[in-house]
Order: sequence, then structure tokens, then C-alpha cells
Amino acid sequence: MLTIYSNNHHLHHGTELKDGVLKPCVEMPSRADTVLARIKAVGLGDISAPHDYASSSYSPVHSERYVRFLENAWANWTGAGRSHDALPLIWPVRNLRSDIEPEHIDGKLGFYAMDAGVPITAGTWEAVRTSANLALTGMDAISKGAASVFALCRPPGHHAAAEYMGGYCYLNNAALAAQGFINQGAKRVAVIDVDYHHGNGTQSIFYDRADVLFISLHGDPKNSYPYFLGHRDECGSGAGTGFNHNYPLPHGTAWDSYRSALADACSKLAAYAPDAIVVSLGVDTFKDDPISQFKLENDDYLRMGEVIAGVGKPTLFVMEGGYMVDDIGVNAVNVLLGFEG
Ligand code: SP5
Ligand code: ZN
Repeated sequence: MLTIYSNNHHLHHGTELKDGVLKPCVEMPSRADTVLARIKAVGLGDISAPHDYASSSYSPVHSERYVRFLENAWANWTGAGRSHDALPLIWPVRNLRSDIEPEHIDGKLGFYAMDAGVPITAGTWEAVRTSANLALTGMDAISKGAASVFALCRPPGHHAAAEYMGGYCYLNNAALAAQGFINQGAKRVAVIDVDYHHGNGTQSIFYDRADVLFISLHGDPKNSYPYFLGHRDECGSGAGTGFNHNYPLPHGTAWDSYRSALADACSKLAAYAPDAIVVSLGVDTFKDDPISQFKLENDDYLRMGEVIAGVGKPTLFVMEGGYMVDDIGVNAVNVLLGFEG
């Protein structure tokens, strides 16, 4: 399987507000380094650099003003005299005005963020746009005939929506790839999200559309981040009604019950008969993940790849979360090896 990778992810390493303390993000550069090392160790296949895509290819997945915000945030932040990571400290919750974009960077950060896990640093934008390029390059390789490709994205993307960042995510790499398939002529594309956390951004971007099916298996939002989306009754709206499926699962979920949910999800995937599948591949479902609560083991990821391969469609894997750095390489690559059979 071809991997798309760039060293530019090293440009992004910030701090998050966690347990009331400002700490280095658990979403750190060693994550992608570990996955790359494992790809080389098992000889998964060629490793290619991404092509460059103009930010005009982000439309309509992200709004123009949100992209401009991301591009200019660090300059605006340092222009206001700050030197540490840019982080939001105020949010437009119920009954506060969110119809007027603030001019000051402090207001903009809250306007365009869902949490305080999205630091913007000097190198963040270059890393973020490169991560999107990885997914788009993988999409193009599949459009040209590859059966499967792995986009080793970092930072991840599935919490980012049309106009907000959150959960270590800035641009939604998987959604950009799904839209890219549509732009290249695909009639139907499916995104299956196996990250521990609900893919709120991807769901939101495609919620009213029938041409992109979204399915997510995740920790029940009653007890897991992102808390405010990912319930079972979210089935899509308007033309998209029936094209969104959530599988919220309890803390402690291990492979047996995970496999049942995944098999059900994959039967929905197959019934949709997509031209291509995008897998939002988070491996924070691992038993030793420091921020998550499922109990999958190393070899379970081989089975996960086998089940997804059973759908029998061209498949783009896009890296999302997974924070047990010692195992992230084995677990992510096991999915790819299991898929290849
Ligand atoms: C892409 C991705 O996986 N983003 C995850 C973002 C999660 N951010 C906040 C997690 C807070 C979890 N707190 C759990 C405490 C466990 N003791
Ligand atoms: Zn996650």
C-alpha cells in the first residue's frame, strides 16, 4: 500500500489546556514518526511526498473566512504582542452573538474554535495545509486507480467543521478527500470513522447531503469528548436524512462488541455502494490509550482491517488520533496489513 507522508508535521507541536493545566499536546510529532517507522519496518510499500493544492480546493468543505483566519492567526496573535501558543479563552455559547465575526484575534479564536485543544503556533498553518495535501494526494492516487492508499496525516482533522477547529484538528483532511472524490466525478462516497472520538466535524460538513455517507463508531458522548455530538438519533437532515449513522459505545468496549458494531456499519457501507471509502483511522480505541476508554488490543487492528476490506471498495485511510505513542505504529499499520490480507 502506498503511503503519503511529509516531515512538515514537525512544524506543529503546541500546548493544550488539560486537567486545568497547560501541557504539551498529547497530539505530538513522535506519533507520526512512530507510524512512519513501522511502515518502513514491515515494508508496507512506497512512501511518496504530497502534491501542493491551492486553498481554493478547500471549498465548500471549509468557508473562505475560516481558512483566512487559520492562515493569519499566528501573525495576528504576535501582532497583538503575544509570543506563547495562541489559544481561545471565550466562546459564543447560547444567546451570545455568533453572527458577527470579531475583529480582535482574541474574539476570532473563540469564534472559530470549539475547545482549548487547538494551539496555533508559528508553524501550525504550514503543517495543517500539508496535512490536507496528504489526504488530497491520496484521494488523487485512488481516483487514478490505486485500490488503497494511506495518508499519514498530522495534525488530524475529524473534529474540524466548515468554520471551526477543535480536538487537535484544524482542516478536515478526511472531508476534503471525500469532497475531492465527488469533484473528480464520484456519485457516492462513504466516510467511516473508527477514531475513539466522534467525528463531529465530518458529520457536520456532510449532514444534509446524500452523496457522502458518514458512519462513526465512538465513545458515547454522554461520557466522552466531544460530548455535544455523536448520539444515535443523529441521522442526517433534509436530503441527507438516512445518510448519517452513529454507533455510540460504552466505556470499556472491547473487540467482541466493537466487531459487532463494525460489521453492522460495514453492511450499511456496502449497501450504499460507494465509489470510494475514506476511513478516518484513529487508533485511540487501544486499551492503553492515555485519553480514551476502549479496550482494543494490538491484534484486533488486523481484524479491523479485514472487516473493512470485506466491503470491497477503493479505500483511502486518513490518520486521525491515537496517543499511546509506543503502540500507534503497530496498531495503525496492523489495520493496513489486515486490509491487504
Ligand atoms: C483527533 C482526536 O483524537 N482528538 C481528540 C481530542 C480529545 N481532546 C480532549 C480529551 C479529553 C479527555 N479527557 C480524558 C481524561 C481521561 N482521564
Ligand atoms: Zn480521537
